[in-house]
This record gives sequence, C-alpha cells and structure tokens, in this order.
Amino acid sequence: MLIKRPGDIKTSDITDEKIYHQRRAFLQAGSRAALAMAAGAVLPGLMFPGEAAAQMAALPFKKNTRFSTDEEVNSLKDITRYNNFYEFGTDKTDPAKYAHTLKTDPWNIRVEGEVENPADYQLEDLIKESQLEERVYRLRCVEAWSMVIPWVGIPLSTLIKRFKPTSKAKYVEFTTLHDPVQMPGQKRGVLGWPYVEGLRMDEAMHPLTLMAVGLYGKVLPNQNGAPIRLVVPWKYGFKSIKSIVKIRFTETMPNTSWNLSGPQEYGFYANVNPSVDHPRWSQSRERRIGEFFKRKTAMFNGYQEQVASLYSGMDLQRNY
Ligand SMILES: Nc1nc2c(c(=O)[nH]1)N[C@H]1C(S)=C(S)[C@@H](COP(=O)(O)O)O[C@H]1N2
Ligand SMILES: [Mo]
Repeated sequence: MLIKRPGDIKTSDITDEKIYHQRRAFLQAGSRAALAMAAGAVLPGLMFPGEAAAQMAALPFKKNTRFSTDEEVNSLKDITRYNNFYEFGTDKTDPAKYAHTLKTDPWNIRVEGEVENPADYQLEDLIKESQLEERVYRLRCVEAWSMVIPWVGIPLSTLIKRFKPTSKAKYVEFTTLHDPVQMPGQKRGVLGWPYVEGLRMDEAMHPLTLMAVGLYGKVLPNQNGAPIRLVVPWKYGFKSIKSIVKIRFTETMPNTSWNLSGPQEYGFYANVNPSVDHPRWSQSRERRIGEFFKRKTAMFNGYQEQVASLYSGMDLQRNY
C-alpha cells in the first residue's frame, strides 16, 4: 500500500481520489440515495457530489508538531475505507459505502448538565471561533489493529472552558446522533442506541484530547464521524465517539455503549494497555493497517509520558 507523510500529499491527490470515489458511488447507486447525497452536499446548487467534494476542500489549520507523531501516516484510502461505525453496519467497509445518508450541515450540539452555559451550539460557529490544529495521532482499536491519522480539530479543553462546567462536573458524557433514517444500522440491535461514551473531567481537559472536524486537511468524511468526533489517542478506538450531538457534564460516571453491551470486555477507562488482555484475545500486539507483521502495543498507545499521571494510584487491571 501507499504510505505518505502529510507534507508529501498534494491537495490534488486527495481531491482527485475523493472525487473519483464519490462519482463512482454516484454512478453505481444511481438512486434516490445518491441524489439525496448530492442535495445534501455542503454547497447548495451543485448537482455532482464530486464537484461539491472538491469545493468542500481545505480547512484552515495550524500544524501542532509538539503533539504529533512522526510515524508514517496511513493512506487516505485506509483511513476512509476501514472503519468501525456500527450506525452504518458492522463490516469495516460498510461505513464508506453507506454513511453518505448522514446529513452533517447544519449541525447542532446540545451542551447540558452541570454547566454554566447550557445551550445549543451551531458547529459552524464553534469552528469559526476556534483555531484548528492538525495533529498526527496513533489510533489503536480494541480489535488489535492500528492506524496513524492526520486529524484536524479543536482541543476539547478549549470548548469545555467556553461551556464552563460547574464544580460538580466530574465527568463528560457524549452522545451520537440517533436517527435510524440517516443511520440505518440503528434499526438493528447490535448495540444500544444512541451510542454514548464518557470521559473523566481530567481526561477530557487533557491537552491531547481532540474534537476532530477534519482529516488530511479536509472536512471529516462521514464514515470517520462527521461532522465532529472525539479523539482520545491513549484509549482504545471505541472511546472516540463519532457524529456527536450532545455533550453533558455529570457528577457521576456516565454509561458507555460498549460497557453496557459487555461490561466484562469493555471498561469505562479503556486505556490501551498491552498487559491487560481482552477476555477473548491478547492486547500485547497490534497490526498497523497496511503492514504484514504485527508490532508490540505500547502502554497508553505510546502516550505514557503525557498521560500516565492521570492514573497514578489506580489499579489498571481492575479499571480497564
Ligand atoms: N458513534 C460511533 N462512534 C464510534 C464507533 C461506532 O460504532 N459508533 N466505533 C468506534 C470504534 S470501535 C473505533 S475503532 C473508531 C474508529 O474510527 P475511524 O473509523 O475513524 O478509524 O470509532 C469509534 N467511534
Ligand atoms: Mo475499535
């Protein structure tokens, strides 16, 4: 497979690849869904989704090298066609095929609970008023594969400071959109819907924790959790909840979808930890997508230096 560093990637490469796939999907589907996709594109009046994608284009961002790995990034193809997003099916290729039914503009985020400024925020405004950063992070799935992804996003701490949680707020709960029409996978009971996740307040405020709105310098593709998803690089991928419509500050530990579906297998913390195995498989190694040989999984996915202090004194065998 093709591995490139972000600097080597020409905008034209990405745009061309995107246009190609969308046009192909358009031609193959030739259906109402494809027309809906064209109609729902960011720029009204453009009939061909490929052209809309070309315009969607670049997000303004500043590179954050301090928080970026210099490992090779995965290709756009890997990042956008090997996904977990059960709202669109459980196969890795389902989200790329079906997530075009999600309408991401306009997008509202409700902020509620233990917070001084509860409100409905328009995503567009939050983005306009923030400095977007590019950060290249490792993502490690509990299923023992991993990728390196050049995200573009806003540090979650920046948003939280703006929302002003009260002194009672000890946790943050995130909720994905619940709409079985736009997300047909929600018609099946593979998980409880909507998908929910949570972080302890210090984890949410940690400088590595990002709310991504883009990747590879472009608006986030639907299959990666458009228009806004969480990225917590030292935790298993499932903590990084997609297509977020609600952020709630709570005094008590919130429920999480995976913990509800299998408490023995998926704990609240879900820190990447090679010495605590999943009950059905080892967590000591992982396969980087695009590579053949497995590599060793690092404690906290390699972010130990930055995050270990969050868990000092905690038994990580018990709090998995
Ligand atoms: N709403 C929602 N968020 C989700 C999931 C999901 O099924 N639904 N899957 C999670 C899992 S298991 C992983 S590994 C990552 C995958 O993110 P990616 O497709 O951008 O690589 O998304 C996470 N966020
Ligand atoms: Mo995952």
